[in-house]
Amino acid sequence: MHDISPNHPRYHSLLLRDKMAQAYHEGILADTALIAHGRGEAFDYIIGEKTTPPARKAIKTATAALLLAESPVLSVNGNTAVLAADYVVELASLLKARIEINLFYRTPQRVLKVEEVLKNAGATDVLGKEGDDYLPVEGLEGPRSRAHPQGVHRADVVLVPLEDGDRAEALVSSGKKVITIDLNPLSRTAKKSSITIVDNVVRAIPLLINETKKLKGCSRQDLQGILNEFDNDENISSSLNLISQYFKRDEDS
Ligand code: PTJ
Repeated sequence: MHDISPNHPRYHSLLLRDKMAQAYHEGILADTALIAHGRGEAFDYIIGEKTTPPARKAIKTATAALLLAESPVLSVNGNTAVLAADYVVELASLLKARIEINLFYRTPQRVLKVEEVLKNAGATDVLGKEGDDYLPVEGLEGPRSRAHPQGVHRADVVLVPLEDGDRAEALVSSGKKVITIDLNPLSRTAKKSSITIVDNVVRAIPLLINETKKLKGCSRQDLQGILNEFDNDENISSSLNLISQYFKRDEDS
């Protein structure tokens, strides 16, 4: 760990970097996870490192979808586990959702490490472990296509933070509602998902928790009303508009 002064203007961002670098050295993350994190950082900088109004709207809609779901699943990769394991476990418990590990760069060693991170955060029931049963997701090849029969395979709504476009697309094609959290509104994942939250997982998952607590008492009809009002393409365009305003502001100043 580096010694980072809390007075540094980029303190929080540097802390996250340090957490990621350490997790890489511990074998939890693939080396390319750090590159993915850097891409996320760049987009986060541009949106002002705060949750934007379109992201808030997507978070509310995602919560309604998760509350309406019969079999919600939270899919976890290395980056999500390192940055937000505690929040994932709390959200799963509030929603009675299953947690399933799915890694892009899957190795048995990394699956064990991610499982350990989730268990240390309080998870008691983790799917997608080494040796667990799995069925393939149609249209996907390799380890990415693993879907636990009691998890992603039977899920009607799946939260897939920092996902790759192919998996998001294949899950949507298999009839599931796919919610993603991705700081890049231009990514294929963002475009292919049913509900795209353009925000950092470290802010979005705590907000999903708050929203779940708020909406838990709502009727199914009210939750459905929230879903019906939402248009994902329109919401992504609003995020892109905010980004272009950011560059415009810089030009004007
Ligand atoms: O743990 P594994 O093996 O499953 O690997 C996970 C990564 C993320 C390395 C793998 O899925 C990957 O290479 O992802 P991509 O294709 O680089 O996509 C990552 C996306 O997440 C990019 O669009 C980033 O902008 C975005 N991103 C990065 N960090 C964050 C983020 N979005 C939200 N919050 C973040 N903290």
